[in-house]
Amino acid sequence: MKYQKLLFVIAAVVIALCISASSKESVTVVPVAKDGVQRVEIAGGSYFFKPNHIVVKVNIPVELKVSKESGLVPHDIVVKSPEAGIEFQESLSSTPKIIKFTPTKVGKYPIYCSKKAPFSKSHRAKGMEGVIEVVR
Ligand SMILES: [Cu+2]
Repeated sequence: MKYQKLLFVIAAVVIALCISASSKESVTVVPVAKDGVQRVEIAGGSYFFKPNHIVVKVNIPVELKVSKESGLVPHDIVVKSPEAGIEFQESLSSTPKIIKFTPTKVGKYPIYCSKKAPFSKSHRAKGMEGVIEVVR
């Protein structure tokens, strides 16, 4: 009986760990500054973007400050959604870069790193992806 209870507790802990690991989403709702620009920072590293889900308003300019967390592995940040006015590809370094765009269409657009080491999965497949969500 005791043994069964212990098994149940272990199963519950394992399930909780799995759920927390699979939902590593960090949502940032970007505020509009007084000058009418939505500013947000995104850091990339092995193998993540932080935050990995940003929410911005349509038809208001965005300034994305991107940088790389420490490490020797090269990373970049790519969005290819010209239909929404969001299209860029920048390599990441410890010195921040500013990317400017104005989203023109409501929707969810993928952010990812295009790097891939030989004989290895792409960084995107390893978790270097995120979402720009454009709302009204
Ligand atoms: Cu990468």
